[in-house]
Amino acid sequence: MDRLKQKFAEKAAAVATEFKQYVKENGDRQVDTVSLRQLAGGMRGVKSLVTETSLLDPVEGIRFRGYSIPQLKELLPKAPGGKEPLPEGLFWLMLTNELPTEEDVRWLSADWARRSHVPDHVFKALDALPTDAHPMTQFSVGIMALQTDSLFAKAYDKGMSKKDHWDPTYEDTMNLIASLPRLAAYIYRRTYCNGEHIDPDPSLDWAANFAHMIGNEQAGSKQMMRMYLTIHADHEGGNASAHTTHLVGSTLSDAYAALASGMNALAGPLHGKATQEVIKWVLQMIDELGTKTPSAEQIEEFIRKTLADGKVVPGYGHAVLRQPDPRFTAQMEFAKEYFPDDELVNVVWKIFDVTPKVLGEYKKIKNPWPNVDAHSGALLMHYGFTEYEFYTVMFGVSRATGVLASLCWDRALGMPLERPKSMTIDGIKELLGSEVVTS
Ligand code: HAX
Repeated sequence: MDRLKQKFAEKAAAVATEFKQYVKENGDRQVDTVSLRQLAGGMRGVKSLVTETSLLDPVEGIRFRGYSIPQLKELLPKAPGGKEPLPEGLFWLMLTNELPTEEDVRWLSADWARRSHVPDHVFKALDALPTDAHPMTQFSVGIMALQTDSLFAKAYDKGMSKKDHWDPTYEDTMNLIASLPRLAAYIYRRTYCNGEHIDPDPSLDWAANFAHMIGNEQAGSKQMMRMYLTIHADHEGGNASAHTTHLVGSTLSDAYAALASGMNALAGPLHGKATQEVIKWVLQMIDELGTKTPSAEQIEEFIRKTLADGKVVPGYGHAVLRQPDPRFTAQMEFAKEYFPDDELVNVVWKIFDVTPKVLGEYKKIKNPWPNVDAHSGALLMHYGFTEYEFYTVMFGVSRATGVLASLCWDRALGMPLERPKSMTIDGIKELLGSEVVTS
């Protein structure tokens, strides 16, 4: 058993035993009650999932196993000479609840490089699609084509005890995460570079190899990729991509089917596709205004026009957060350190100066602050990633590490099939009766 698997097996067995007993003893206690507003409003805030890898506070933002993004920047191992944490380290932390050593992370980089083989039929499946198929469609198809390698599916078909479900799920998780940069880079090169592909370099870490296979050799792009793939990894269990992965996984679909489903959720413009929408919107603003340095007044007018057209301002608002997203701040700090004079980045910062004030005028908008997607496009543009339809795939490569670490935990904890109760509108009215509760 490899060192990470061994550690996970020990940790997970102890937590699973303890949690099972805790539920047995406290099973009838009430955790939450649900209002009609929550029931009809997309289940906002309803406590109904167990996710160990990270926790989202409305004001503080995301913490991964208790660590904030600035803390992770300090504590997680870096590539030699680098300043940004390696996503391998965050995966280790999410899976084991322990900060990895330098040696652990070097081992994990090498292990993922070893596991990163993508079979030929996957490339053939992708090549059957038109090159103008959206990269997220290609990504989802590619992940499903990889499913033929699922060890969980094979073991389940042979017959496997429930207590062993975590083991092939761990193997699928590791193989799948290892293959994603190769798969995503293949999609990038077939879509934007005439299918001229670049072989992986197994001496590189996971994120740097992704930048390499995409063909981006711009100075600093590997550093940016490490940071980018770290901060997008997880956002607790209730966000659409994490929740979908968990839900599909709860049917004992394998990690490939569960992740492809999660990626289809990420592909929506209210979720991960917002990263593409933001840059499209910013470029449209620049184009319509005819200047790369719009004034605050011009930006405000463009925002008001967007709202008047019945559209959302992409990159702003959040279902949980009530302050600027620390992932936005992390990217802003990165840009301030490495390219404070970048024109597009400065437009994004100016939008940040103006937008919360405008959105704040609308009572219905609960959070006028920027989310992660408000900044990522400008960052990627700086490094020459101009093909913004690809951005959500990059997000997805990162998000896979969080949702699949969670899937391993789901299996180790023996989480059941997810099956909430739905109601009809008449049923709700009947249940609540005609009494109007004021207060
Ligand atoms: N621009 C315009 N209107 C907005 C808005 C925005 N940025 N954010 C919220 N609203 C509107 C909602 O559309 C909703 O209007 P209706 O009642 O007319 O439907 C109202 O304000 C209440 O929404 P809310 O309670 O504040 O927010 P929700 O939890 O319903 O939605 C969203 C959260 C992220 C979907 C929302 O803020 C939004 O659409 N933002 C723009 C898209 C975006 O940036 N998405 C990425 C979010 C982060 C993420 O998942 N990244 O992957």
